[in-house]
Order: sequence, then structure tokens, then C-alpha cells
Amino acid sequence: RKPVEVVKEAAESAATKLTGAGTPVVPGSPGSGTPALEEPTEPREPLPPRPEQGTPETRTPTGAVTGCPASAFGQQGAFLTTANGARLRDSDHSLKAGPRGPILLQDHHFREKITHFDHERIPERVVHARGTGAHGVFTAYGTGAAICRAGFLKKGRETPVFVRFSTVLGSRGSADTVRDTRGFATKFYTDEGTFDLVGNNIPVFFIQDAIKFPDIIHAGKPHPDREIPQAQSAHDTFWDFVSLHTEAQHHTIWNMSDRGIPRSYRTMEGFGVHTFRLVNDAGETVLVKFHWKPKLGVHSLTWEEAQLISGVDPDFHRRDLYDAIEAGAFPEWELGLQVFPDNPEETFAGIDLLDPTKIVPEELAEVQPVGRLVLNRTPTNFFAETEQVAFHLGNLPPGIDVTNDPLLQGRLFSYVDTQLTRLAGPNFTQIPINAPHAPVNDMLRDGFHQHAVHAGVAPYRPNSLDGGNPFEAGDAENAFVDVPVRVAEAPKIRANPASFDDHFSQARLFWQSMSAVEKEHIVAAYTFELGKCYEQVIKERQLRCLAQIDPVLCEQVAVGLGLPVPAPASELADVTASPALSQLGAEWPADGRIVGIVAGPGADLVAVTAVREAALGAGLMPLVIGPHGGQLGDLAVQRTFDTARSVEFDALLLADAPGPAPGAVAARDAKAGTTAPTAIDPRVLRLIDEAWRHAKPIGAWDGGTTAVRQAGIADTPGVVSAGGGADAFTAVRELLAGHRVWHRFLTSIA
Ligand code: HDE
Repeated sequence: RKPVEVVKEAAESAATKLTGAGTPVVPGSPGSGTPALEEPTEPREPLPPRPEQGTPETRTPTGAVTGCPASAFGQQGAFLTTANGARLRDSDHSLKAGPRGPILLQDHHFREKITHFDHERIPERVVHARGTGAHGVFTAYGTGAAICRAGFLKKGRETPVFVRFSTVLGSRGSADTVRDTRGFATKFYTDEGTFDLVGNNIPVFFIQDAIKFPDIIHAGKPHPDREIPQAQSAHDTFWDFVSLHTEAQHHTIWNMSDRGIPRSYRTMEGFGVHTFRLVNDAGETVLVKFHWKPKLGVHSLTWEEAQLISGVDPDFHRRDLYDAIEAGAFPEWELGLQVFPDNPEETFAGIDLLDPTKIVPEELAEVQPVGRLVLNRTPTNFFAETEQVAFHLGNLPPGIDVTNDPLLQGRLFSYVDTQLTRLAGPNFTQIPINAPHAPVNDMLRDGFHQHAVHAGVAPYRPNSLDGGNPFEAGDAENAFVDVPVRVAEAPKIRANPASFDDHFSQARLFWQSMSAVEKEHIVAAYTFELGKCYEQVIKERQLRCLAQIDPVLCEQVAVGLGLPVPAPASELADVTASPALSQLGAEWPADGRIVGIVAGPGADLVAVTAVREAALGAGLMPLVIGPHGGQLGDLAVQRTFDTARSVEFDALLLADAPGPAPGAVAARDAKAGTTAPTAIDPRVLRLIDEAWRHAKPIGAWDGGTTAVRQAGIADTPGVVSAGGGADAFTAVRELLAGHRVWHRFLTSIA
């Protein structure tokens, strides 16, 4: 067709879209000539948001809500508008010189939409890029009030919190279950100012001085030439660094233990790592270490599970946290303190409290609970909250102060500095998730992304123009306390205290505190990671470090690597094991644990329904696994033999021995050249086999007992063949209290 006809047609079609004073004819409405669509074709009330989905308030630095209506911050209301609030007629077609013509520069809506999109990403965190968060509440027991004046520790006080969990090394889109340290950062919105407890799930750190942080991170991140491996420490540069900077050996053995692959964020301990100083109402001080103790106990994946999950469900930990909160199985931790006298040496039981590569065993200083954290609300918008949240160690309320730990001192600088690039300017505390809940009355002004409209003319003090405001507070007005700690008269020097030279004794303490099965995992982890290195000299150097930790550990890893065992260390530290470091040997509540129930066409669905209800009633999360999606009778199927992998479940219940799908049999028989029938669907057999290999409790009844027999695991530890569903469930729930059936592999786990 000739261009001129096209232009004419377009003009006519545009004309038919306009009636009266430009009112659009809504497709599907009477007289519009277009067929009705299923989705709404004219404005109607949107579904009401859930109560927790309200748009967070945006505060000015004085704590007042800005004049900006909440609707400006969310997708609300019936009509699409520009960023300036003008209603839009069409957001699907750019303004062109005719339907086949070029886009016109004057299309301001097109330019606004594309420009905003082009700038949607902010730089990911340089470390801890991959993470997820949740809101919750911290309730104080009052037990900490005698040693700390911070109001949020006073008995019964409830403080809103936001927690972000993370891995360290991977990029924002990397898998959740890699072997790595996990971040555990908590923002307490106290009414005396925000308190950020920016911790990890490992109580020590790789380095003793913050100046080495870029070095350890450069070594842990992917190689700079080809940018591999992603989110892994199993590569040459990491092991090169930790074998040369032997202060890293303690943190590294924790990474190689099961702590490096947590089962869930809900089953992780958290540690403030550094020693902090608390001050009470009388001005007395103590030194403390912060601990988070999970209600569900500390549990991990097996290494094979972690690897499978990286492919099957890379968002495993993120999903687990969300699902648990949505299911009402709110994750819980107790905040505990190890309390030490504030002596001039800053040591306890001979341990240097300023050295962040050292713990104080709990047997020497008990962890005393001071409050409870419950996570009960998922974020409304990931970017606005989880991505933009900015933690900072200097966010301290009156009553909590820092120490001279050289790692902590360096972090006090880094966390604000990094936000200047990541959140593009100095006003990031005005972002709703970062905004304090305490009234703010600072004299910080202007800068990129300034949202406050500050009144007054005198942002300086003293002044006589703004009534002299603001005034400085004293003790009576609860001013922040910088504890006047004496600083030793000493030469300005780049050096560590002598006590920082002990790099191996606590790595040995950790090893000696592990049970047999945990030791086995540690050996396997070192063997795997070092086995991935290319440089023999690096492996040999790390073996020499292991010789300083323990000869058995060293020898077993050397054998696995096929390298000579280095000469034993001339002297090994004489350590007393700390049972509190082991994850095994106690029992924990099974709440929120995920139980898969296999039900095929032959299952007694009444019994399956009863077991499912019993599991829900006991606070567990049952998922019915069926041969196909949809329904099995009245029972909804949540996973199918195709979508379920054993790694999703903490335990398996089998109500049936479903035969294979006809197509699958035909395919297999064709391949194997046999017509012998397979008794059980191979996908179910794989489920059973993996669950058994990962030491998970397995319960069976009815046809399920046939399934476990056919899988060759009947009568092995932790596999219960019961007379009915109720008995099978009860037995499995009891086994879950120990997390896994470790006795399946070892007669003794001690
Ligand atoms: Fe961090 N760390 N870190 N770190 N860190 C960051 O801050 C840094 C250290 C930790 O979920 C960064 O906002 C230095 C120890 C967590 O948003 C950055 C040193 C511990 C998170 C930074 C350390 C941590 C971070 C990157 C050595 C455990 C994630 C983005 C002195 C006690 C917080 C950001 C979140 C994040 C610096 C060591 C925990 C670059 C210089 C020790 C949980 O500022």
C-alpha cells in the first residue's frame, strides 16, 4: 500500500477512538465494537491490599510524614499516569510518524518510560550481594537492662526490626546454597535511634585488620580474567590467600564445616563477631559478644543436597524464609550476650577480646538470653526494602558502644562510604526502609535525592534565628554515650598486638569439638575445594596449615588429594573441646519442617488427609506429592513426581507404591531391551533413594511399606514401616527432632 493510504487509515482509526471531549472508548464496553475481555475493561476497585501491604511511610528527618501522598509511592488507583500525574491514553504504542514511521523525539511518555527503565538497576553490594529479608519484632526480656541503658532492652519493650540474610561472595543472582559464610544483619528501629547489628553466621572473621578486607574479597571473588567461579571459594586465589594469611584458618575451617551450608536461614546462629562495650544507667561498662540462637536449632544441608539444590531451586533459602512466614511458622531467635568484665587488657580467660579471629567458648562464658526476635512479615517490595536497606555499624543507640577491634574500627568507615555509590548520595537514611523511627533533628542538608523540605534558616548551632534549636542533649536527655576509654600512650605504628599471632589454636579447638560425622564432612569439604585448585603449590601450602590444626585432618585431606602428607607440626595447641560448637547431639522442635507425602492412585486418601492434618496441627509443612498436578480425590497435590526433588523435604512419608507411568516404562524398556515390568515409578524410587542417602527420616504405611522394601532400605535406621499413617507420622516427627538420622551411616556419632 502507498504510504499516504496508511497515514489516512491511521488518522481515521485515531478519530474513531475519540468521542466527545476525548473520552476513550473502552474496548469491550457497549458500543465499542470490540469483544469483551476476561480482564477488567473499565476501572473497578482493586483488590484490597493485605493489611501488611500498606505503603511504608516516608519520613522527613524530623520524623514527620512528608506531605507527599502515599499514593505517589505505589501502583494505586484506576488510571495510568506519567510520573507527573497526567493520565495516559496509550502506553503500548510509541508516537510515530505513521504506523510504519520512526518514533518522534517529542514522545515524552516514551522517553520517560525508557529512561526510567534504563536506570532501574543500582550497583549490587560489593559483598553480600545475594540476600533476602523480612520484618519482625524484637521483645526484650529485661535481663539485659542492668548492664545496658538502651531502652529496647527494657523488660517487655517491643521494637520493630528488619533482618537481611545473605551469602558473601556471589552476585545478586547467584544460588542460595553455595558453601559460604552467611550474613545476618538486623536493624532495630528503636525509639532512641536505630541499632544495626551487622553479623554473620560464623563467629570469627578471616582477617584481623580491616585494611586487608579488599584483599580477602578480591581473593574470594571470581578470577578477574574470566570471572569464574561464581559464588565459590573452591578456587586458587581463595586458597592462595588463606594459606598465606594464616589468621584466616579459623574462619576457613568453619566454612568447610556444615556451618558453610545451612539448611535454612531459620536454622542458623548469628554472631556480632566483634566485642562491643555496653554502658548502664550508672555509667558502668561491660564487654559483650552478641549471639542469635535459633529456636529450631542449628542445622545444615549435606554437601550433595546443597549442590543439587543449586540447580533444582537456586532460591531455596529465599523461598524457605518466605514460605515459612506465609505459613505462619514464624522464624525465631533469642538474642544472647556473653558478658565479660571491662578490664584494661580487654581479655577474658586469656583470650584477646579485640581479636576477631577468636571466640570465647560458651562453656567459659555462658550465652545469656536478653530477648526474642520473631520474623512475621515478608517485604512488600524487594527492591524498596531488601535491596535498599543500608546497614551501618555506627548506628548505635545510647548504651551500646564500640571497642578498638581493628576490624570493627574499619567497618565503621566502610558501611556509610559504600552506600554513597550504591544508593547514590548521602540521603539514604531518608529511604523508608532506612528511616529511623526515632525523631530526627539533624543539620544535614541538601545533596542528591533530598526528600525533606527543611524549615528554618539556621542549620548551624549555636544560632539565634531558629530559636537556638537544636540544642545538644546531656545525660538527662539520654544523649549517646561515648565511653571515655583510656587510650594507651603508644607510638603511632602499623602493627598488631602479639596475641594476634596465634592463628591455629582455635581452629584446632573447633576441629576437636566436632562429632565424627561432622569431622567427616570437614575432611570432604577441604578435599573437594582444594581438589578444584589447579596449583599444586597452593594445595601443599594449605596442607601444611592443616598440619598445624590436626594431623588426622591433614592426612585424610592429603590422601584425598593424592599428595604427600606434610611433616607433623612440632607443637599442637592443647585445647579443651567446646561441645557447644557441635551441631549434633541435642533435640529441637520440628516446627516449620517440610514433610513430603507420596500418594499415588493406590493410596488410602482418607489416611493421607489425616496425616496431612496431623502434620499441619503439629506446626510442620506437609506437601502432597502425586503422579500429576491438580487433585487426588479431594486432596490437592502440591508437588508431582516430576516437580518434587527430595532435597526440598526434611522427611518423607510414603502412603503408596505407585507403578511407573506407562510411557516411562515403554521408554525404559525400549532402551534396556527388556520387557520386564518395573514395580515402582523410577521418579519415586529416586526420591526415596536420595532422602535415604541424605539421612532423612522416612515413614511408610500401606503400599509405602512395599516401596521402601523395593528400594532396598526397609529395616535400616530411620526408616519406619508402620501399621498406619498416624504411627508413621509420629515416628518421623520424633526422628526430625534430631534433624537427620546420622546413625544410618555411623554406629556412633560422638
Ligand atoms: Fe561487611 N560489608 N565488611 N562484614 N557485611 C558490607 O556494606 C566490610 C564484616 C556484613 O545485608 C558492605 O552495605 C569491611 C564482618 C554483612 O546489607 C561493606 C569489613 C562481618 C553485610 C562491608 C567487613 C560483616 C556486610 C557491602 C572488614 C560480620 C551485608 C554492602 C573490616 C560481623 C549487610 C554494604 C546487608 C556488608 C564492609 C567485615 C557482615 C562493603 C570493610 C566481620 C552481614 O561496607
